[in-house]
Amino acid sequence: MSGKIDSVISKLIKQEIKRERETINLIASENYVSKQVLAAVGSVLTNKYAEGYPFRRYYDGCENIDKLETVAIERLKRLFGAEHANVQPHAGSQANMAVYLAVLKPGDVILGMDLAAGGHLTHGTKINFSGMLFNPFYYGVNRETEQLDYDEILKIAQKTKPKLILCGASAYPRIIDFKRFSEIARNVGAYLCADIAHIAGLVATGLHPSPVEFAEFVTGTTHKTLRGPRGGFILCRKNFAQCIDRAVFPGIQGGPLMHVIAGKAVAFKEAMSKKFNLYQKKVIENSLLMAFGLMEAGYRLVTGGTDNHLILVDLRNKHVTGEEAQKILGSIGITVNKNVIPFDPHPPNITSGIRLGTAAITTRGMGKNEIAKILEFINEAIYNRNNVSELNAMKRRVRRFASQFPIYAE
Ligand code: DSN
Repeated sequence: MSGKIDSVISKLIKQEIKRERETINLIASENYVSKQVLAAVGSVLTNKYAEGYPFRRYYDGCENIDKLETVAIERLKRLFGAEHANVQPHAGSQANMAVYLAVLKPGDVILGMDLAAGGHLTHGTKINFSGMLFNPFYYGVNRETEQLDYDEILKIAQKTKPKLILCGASAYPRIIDFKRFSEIARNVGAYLCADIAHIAGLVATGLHPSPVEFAEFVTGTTHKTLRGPRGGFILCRKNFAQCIDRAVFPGIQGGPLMHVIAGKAVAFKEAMSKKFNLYQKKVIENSLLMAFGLMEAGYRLVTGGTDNHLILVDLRNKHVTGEEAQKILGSIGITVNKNVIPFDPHPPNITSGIRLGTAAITTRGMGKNEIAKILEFINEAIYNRNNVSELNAMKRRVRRFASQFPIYAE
């Protein structure tokens, strides 16, 4: 077989390599995997069907696959100190769906963080399966502090009597008190599921408190702060192992993506290293530097700061919407996403905010000086938003700057 990719696809891959190299990625849910993870994901393991679980498959020829998935499971359990792990969910959505399928029936009440306050689609949003199949109620954040108000969440839980409470968020810059959540869940007789998709890398390295001892179920993704391939995972206590595994397969998925599971296994090992611990510390350090820099430049941050890898910026005092800021920054090669802020007067396609994250730039080796430079770019671009020639000149400067931080050595 020839090793060459057809010209159409190969050209697009090359263009993507160039885009990634020449831009600054501040998308809080993205990262760059290691070359080793890339190699595993691009391996022949993609050829193999392996429905079932290690040593209990519906296909023959799984002798290597069985060992590989077992290694991935054991590494994930060790990384988070969990009793049971499932590494097959194709993504975070499937991980959450499997938890619902394992313990809920259609129409059961669930309580999750409102998408508009920083929650995730799969935590009960009406346009998502979680809101279509179940009966969702929501908690938000306190209007003053913009942080989770656990007394209020308890009141909502007592009123709505959920069978499952979800905690975890996509756009919440503060520590989540999983112990408090478990007390709330116990109080109303609900299961607790902690979705740590965003903060998995921080939890794995002890830089964010772990929910493992408090929640019956922990779901997450492998590709954000955990810096693995795109994918999901589930952790649970031993007594739920069988119903979780059954919910993933045959409940909602067919054959696992073994090449991705290999990439996950490689990433889990990397995540146990000292180097990864230092990396996560730097992610938070960079996030704090960026937060202080933004505040110094007059930006208002939701909750007034950050404890993790992400920052939510309220742009209203800069008289620019999230949508406009995303476009302006995108035009000079700084990639961010527009994001609603709590109690946002704008709809989700416009928004008053942007979400910034430091996981990807930290992987590229950026630190204090680079954060200062990036802030300079952001400020200048927002200020010159109607000056096309200035924005074009800035694009060239961003390209030169970003190119000094290769993602993969050539
Ligand atoms: N879409 C992801 C994010 O950007 O936060 C969550 O799944």
